[in-house]
Amino acid sequence: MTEKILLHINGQDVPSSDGAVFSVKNPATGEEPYAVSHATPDDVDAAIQSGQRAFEDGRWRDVPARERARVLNRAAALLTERIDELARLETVQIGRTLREMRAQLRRLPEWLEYFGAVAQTAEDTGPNFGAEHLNVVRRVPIGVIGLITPWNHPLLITMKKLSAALAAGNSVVIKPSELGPVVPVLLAKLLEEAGVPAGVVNVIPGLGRTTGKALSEHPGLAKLDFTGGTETGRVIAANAGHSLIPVTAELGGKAPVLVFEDVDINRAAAGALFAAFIATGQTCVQGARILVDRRIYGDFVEALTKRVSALRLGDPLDLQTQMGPMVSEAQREKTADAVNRARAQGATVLSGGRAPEGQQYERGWFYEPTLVADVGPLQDLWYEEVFGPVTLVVPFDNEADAIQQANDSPFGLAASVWTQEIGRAIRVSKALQCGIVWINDHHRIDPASPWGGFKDSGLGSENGLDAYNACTKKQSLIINTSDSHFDWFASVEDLRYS
Ligand code: TXE
Repeated sequence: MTEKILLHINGQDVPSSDGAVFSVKNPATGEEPYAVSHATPDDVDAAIQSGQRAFEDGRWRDVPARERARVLNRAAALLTERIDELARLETVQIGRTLREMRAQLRRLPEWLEYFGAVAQTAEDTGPNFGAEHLNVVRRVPIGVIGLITPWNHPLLITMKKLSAALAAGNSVVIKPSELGPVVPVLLAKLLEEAGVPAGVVNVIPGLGRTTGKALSEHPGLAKLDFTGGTETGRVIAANAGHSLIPVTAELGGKAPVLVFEDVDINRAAAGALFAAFIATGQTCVQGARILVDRRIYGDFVEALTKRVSALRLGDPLDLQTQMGPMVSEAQREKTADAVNRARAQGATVLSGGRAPEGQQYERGWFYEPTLVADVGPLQDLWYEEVFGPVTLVVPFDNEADAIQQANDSPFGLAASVWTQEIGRAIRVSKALQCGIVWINDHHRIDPASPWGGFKDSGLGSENGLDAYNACTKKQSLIINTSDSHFDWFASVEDLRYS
């Protein structure tokens, strides 16, 4: 049975203005469980106006921060009650395993709690302004923030952006990915149930090239917060730039995993496996280039190949499954094409490298977890973001070579360094040109910890105080405290101020 999902504007579920819908496919079965209203440019405009009205009449902006935090904490509690239901929906929409989605969603209430706490503890500042004035610098909310989100972590990425925006007192218009729009609509209703006033959170599902484009070009936004591919990020930032709308963008990556010779090989192989294949490799921080000290290269590759080929691919709703399908036919094609090109350019596929055979895989977009060797900077796979279950493994000769190879990328989002030697871990981390470096770990995230990329991986960052501040602007109040009479134009003979 197909379920209808409508737009959510001004607290109401409404069909799109031209009645158009699009379907969301279950990537594991090819079924179409949802028919989703497709927002037109008029709907985008209505959503922004709804957010603006809510902002201007102060129904959320003027609620004291302590009360806003209470509402966000209530939303966190409601979310906690509904995690199993929402995790299942995420799995049906995007094909990630239920085991992963449960683990991920269990963390999400923390974002609402953290940013609620930030709002309550945020303080105005008082710069030194000389003897006769008092300067108070306030942080004030900015208006309607547009959120354009991807499909790989539909709820996590929405939650990161939305928690900061709402805690600071703004309204939001969310354009979720066309591949994962269902849960963000439910989230808007959950927030209203917790006490966020109608009109503050609006959700307008639709395709990127129509709905997303209309949102990114709308001059009524105060800020645009985007996660997605680097090329889409350039287009969106250019659109917003015409209206001088600031953009935060979390874009692509090709994260290196640096494995030094002193590691426990099994532990490091388990770490590389986790880095590369969680979310079927469809994450911006995927460990996509595993760089290994030549002295342990053979043993490490043997251990990793064994683990990769043993991963259980299958029905993502089955809790025994370790890797689900890819999100869409297009992503699978992109992955297969990248692997085939790598082969043609001289790479060796150590494991995987094809769609699996068998009845259980026939209707879904499955691709085997794939490990590739003999890849270097002359091949496309070294640089391009595949965004699939494909990683490459190459040797390095020494620390300097490891750092040079790791930094040889247009991207600079994340990296991980695996070693027991503390000095080296810190030395290497400081030399890496990327926004996030894990030491003896990968993928870890916290609402308090900045998350953003260098180079082509993005602008600004999510999480932490900076993300909250980016949802505010400063207002400087300059107060005259002197009791002397000041009259500049009283007399031209009075030259005291010359
Ligand atoms: O992403 P898009 P797609 C990368 C990854 C992947 C590639 C394509 O390499 O293979 O991007 O994936 C909206 N104006 N990442 O096509 O296009 C779109 O509707 C306004 C990295 O899914 O970037 C969706 O809501 N909006 C990544 C969002 O942008 C537009 C996560 C992301 O879609 C638009 C996802 C336009 N012209 C993909 N075109 C990460 N960093 O985590 C699209 N959109």
